[in-house]
Amino acid sequence: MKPSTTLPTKPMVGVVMGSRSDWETMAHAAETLDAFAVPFEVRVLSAHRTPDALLEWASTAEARGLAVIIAAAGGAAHLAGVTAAKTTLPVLGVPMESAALKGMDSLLSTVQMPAGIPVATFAIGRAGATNAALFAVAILAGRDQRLRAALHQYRKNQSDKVLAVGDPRTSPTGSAQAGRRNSRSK
Ligand code: RP5
Repeated sequence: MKPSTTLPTKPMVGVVMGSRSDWETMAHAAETLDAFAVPFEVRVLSAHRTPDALLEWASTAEARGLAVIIAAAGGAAHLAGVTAAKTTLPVLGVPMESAALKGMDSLLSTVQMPAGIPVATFAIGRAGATNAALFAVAILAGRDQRLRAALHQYRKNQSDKVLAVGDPRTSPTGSAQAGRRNSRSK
């Protein structure tokens, strides 16, 4: 009998953000999870504007089968912390770049959690969104050989792209984010 190559379809990661205005940044997290064929759910919920709905979503996340949560918010960013207060799943916080303080407010309010309720906090903005997704994949890869292989391939693609630049005066422009290409393992 042929071994099953079916990819998982039930959401393993929950991506939550405080506002629709965060989506442009968080689309990079979604794109990264998609590149690894990790199923995820996405919600807009706010610690301040929809507190009851957030508590319900966070407290039922584990029962829905989620293994990791990525929570993104800006300004007085309490979303990741409140989510972490209602679940023991790992919560990865992504501070959004705010207009007033360039995300320093989001960063500090996400990272400065009291002892006992951890939030793993990433860089402000797009880099944080991408890295939170990669970190979620790394967590899942601990028990998933397909994802372990895909992560190794992602890193190799990224290194190859950087090394292929050679002399930047004579090579085409582009970012080093090539790792997401071909990152699905066979
Ligand atoms: C936070 O307030 C959201 O996460 C967003 O980053 C910020 C601004 O929200 P909007 O006023 O754009 O909805 O709750």
